[in-house]
Amino acid sequence: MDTSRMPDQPDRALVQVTLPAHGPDGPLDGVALVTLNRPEVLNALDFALIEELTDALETLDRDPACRAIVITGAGDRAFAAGADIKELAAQTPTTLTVDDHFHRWEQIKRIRKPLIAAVRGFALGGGCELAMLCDMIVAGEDAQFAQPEIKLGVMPGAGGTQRLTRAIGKAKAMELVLTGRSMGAREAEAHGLVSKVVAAEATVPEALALAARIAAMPPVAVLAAKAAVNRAEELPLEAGLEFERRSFYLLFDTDDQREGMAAFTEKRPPNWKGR
Ligand code: CO8
Repeated sequence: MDTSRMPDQPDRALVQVTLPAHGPDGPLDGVALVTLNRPEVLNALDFALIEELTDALETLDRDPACRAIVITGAGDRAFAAGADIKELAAQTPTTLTVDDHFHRWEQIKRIRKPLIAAVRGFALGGGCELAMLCDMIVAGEDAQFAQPEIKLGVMPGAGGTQRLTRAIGKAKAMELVLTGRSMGAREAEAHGLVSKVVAAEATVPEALALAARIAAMPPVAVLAAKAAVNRAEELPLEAGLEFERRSFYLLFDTDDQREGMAAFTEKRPPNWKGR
């Protein structure tokens, strides 16, 4: 399935969606692959691409055939090298406020299905912020993460000061934000930004395999568990624990809870209903 297309280039989608995505042994049930498709500008995120991306993710979020989503960049040089600087250069506070293209970012945060960023090469500025908006990052050995906005006379504007600080701690985040320097995949792993580092060419296949493992889990429990883990970043501990306990209790109203526990007792694989 292809999502929307550039108005002036009817055959070219800025965001490509494949559902089901393809693994080494055929289609991966429940897994979608979303590819940012402006490789000639290192997948720079212009407003049209951001709009297509959020539309595509919201469509997948509503589609019961999709249970986990991998986002990657076309080509082997970049996940995304940030917002499109040429487009950004012409903005004013008024255009940014009135058009508010970046409010779309909040829509990505509201996607309920698991999002995995498969990062090869550059994940800079808005690209790094997009990867951090995902639930997990699988990084190739060649991945470079940075918030280089300071070098452009500005600062991160879509989560770079907040999510990076929560992910890797204040000292390291402050250094990266104030100098704009890049952090390689191993350094990012050592500081907890990424869940896994793999050989560069294995990045997308590994991310798809991880998505396939998640897609094989009971869907309602997956949605609830993702929501609960994300609350850990936002709520005080007591409130987070309360949210977790309530979600845990509610899952005992699902067919999949009964099926999962019966299958364990009967020593057979579970057959999830997604209800
Ligand atoms: N925007 C627009 N075009 C870009 C961008 C970008 N962010 N990054 C690369 N390109 C283009 C280049 O202009 C070039 O195009 P052309 O051939 O027409 O000149 C092409 O991609 C290839 O790039 P380079 O020739 O520069 O390739 P190099 O290998 O020499 O360098 C780098 C690669 C180091 C990645 C370099 O391109 C670079 O520094 N890019 C800019 C990185 C950056 O500063 N990113 C932050 C942007 S600001 C931002 O993200 C603010 C986020 C605010 C919220 C965003 C929500 C989406």
